[in-house]
Amino acid sequence: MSDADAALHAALATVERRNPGQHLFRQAAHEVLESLAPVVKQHPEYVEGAILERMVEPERVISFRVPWVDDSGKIHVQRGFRVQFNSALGPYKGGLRFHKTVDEDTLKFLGFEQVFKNALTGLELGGGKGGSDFDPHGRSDNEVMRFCQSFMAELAHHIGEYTDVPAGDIGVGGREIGYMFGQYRKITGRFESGVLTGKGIGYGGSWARTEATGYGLVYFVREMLRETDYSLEGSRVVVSGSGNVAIYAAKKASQLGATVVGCSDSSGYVVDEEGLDLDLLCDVKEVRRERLSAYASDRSSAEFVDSGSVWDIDCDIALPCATQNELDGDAARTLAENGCRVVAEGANMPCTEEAVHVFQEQGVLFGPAKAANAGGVATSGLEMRQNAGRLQWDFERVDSELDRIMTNIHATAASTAEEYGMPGDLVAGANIAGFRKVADAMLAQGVI
Ligand code: NDP
Ligand code: 2IT
Repeated sequence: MSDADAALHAALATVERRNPGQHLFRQAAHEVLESLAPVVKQHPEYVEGAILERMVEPERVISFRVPWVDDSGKIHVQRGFRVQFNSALGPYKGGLRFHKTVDEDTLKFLGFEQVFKNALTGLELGGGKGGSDFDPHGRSDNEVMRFCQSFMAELAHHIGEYTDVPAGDIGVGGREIGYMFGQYRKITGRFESGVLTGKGIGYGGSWARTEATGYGLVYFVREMLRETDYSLEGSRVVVSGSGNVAIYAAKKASQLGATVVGCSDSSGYVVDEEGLDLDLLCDVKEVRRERLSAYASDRSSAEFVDSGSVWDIDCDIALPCATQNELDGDAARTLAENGCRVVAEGANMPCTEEAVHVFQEQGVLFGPAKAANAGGVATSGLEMRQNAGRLQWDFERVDSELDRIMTNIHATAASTAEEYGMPGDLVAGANIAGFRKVADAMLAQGVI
């Protein structure tokens, strides 16, 4: 075994020994380390500098109690976290997730992925992630507000525009960011707009941040298709989820001439052969905050299905935009058999490792999350720039910067894959390019 292989095995063994039961984090670490052999072989300084061991250990994990009172007066206690993973390239940056499944494992996997994704954006962003096992489903605005205030009462001690800048993720959108920003301002007595991103347009937010992850995903797909016989125009697209990422991915895909025939939520999926009515979908999911079945009740061309999987729908392009491990080996085989040619990840780690191998074996073009969904955090980086300059760019300017960044990320992942002898393998290309940027910054900054 070469020194490089031995170092990679040792790093993985350390992850497994130190993180018993943390299957998501172990999966994410395995998926990255598996693709680094060629680069570690060429650069013994990464092994000598213990870069692998340092990278798989978060700089800091903060865990705290979040008590809150519901509308009936009952007291609940949730767990809150912030995982500050790596700050070699900038302040920790990454979203907050409010979902009943959130635990330390979930946030370590997300924080680890975020480090490499943020490096690919080319902006000064370290990586982190946070959140809570609070379940916002069915909660009133006042309950959500009280929870956000309690969560921020502790988080405020750990964040700041130069230290750690949270944003949204599952269960955290404009409403929650607003409540948390208000509480941060009250606790610190400072209007520090760069402390959170995804803020409202009227108080320091950036145009196009709401749309950015979904739009960026579709810009990335457009780049993937550039030198192929396929195009978005005239294609059948299926997205999973029906939240922030899914809705704006569907919107941009439709604008570019695709028909988006399906989407899902945790209760089932919808097939709509006429193409999703995105205004209705936004109304059901974002304004009324109802289940997806309400969409089908309001639209005669749509059918709601509460069994099977959204990946059973025939499509040319599949965009998983809901959650981790939502697309497994069987779903990947079904998609490939049904003629799907392109899969790009809007969610974080939505495809299992087996699914990714199926796509690679079957010649389905595959865009990994770290590259394909980086548009959200990239636009957060643009929001931080606007906040630092105390100005606000217009929608067109932010959108065109986003497009440029996504085009660059695709070019970097593709050229890195080629440089290391794996042409077309955007997984390896994205992992290696992100890793090198962080590793070089860590080496330059010494053993800290
Ligand atoms: P939202 O909360 O807006 O939407 C999440 C959607 O996914 C909902 O439709 C939800 O259904 C569904 N979903 C969530 N968990 C599950 C589950 N366990 N099983 C089935 N469906 C589920 O979140 P976002 O759109 O912001 O995030 C979606 C994905 O994109 C996540 O993986 C996130 O990490 C990733 N991402 C988000 C970015 C952002 O800027 N927001 C940036 C980059 C990546 P239901 O309503 O029924 O729960
Ligand atoms: O997964 C992600 O990249 C996000 N949830 C967005 C993070 C951010 O800081 O904008």
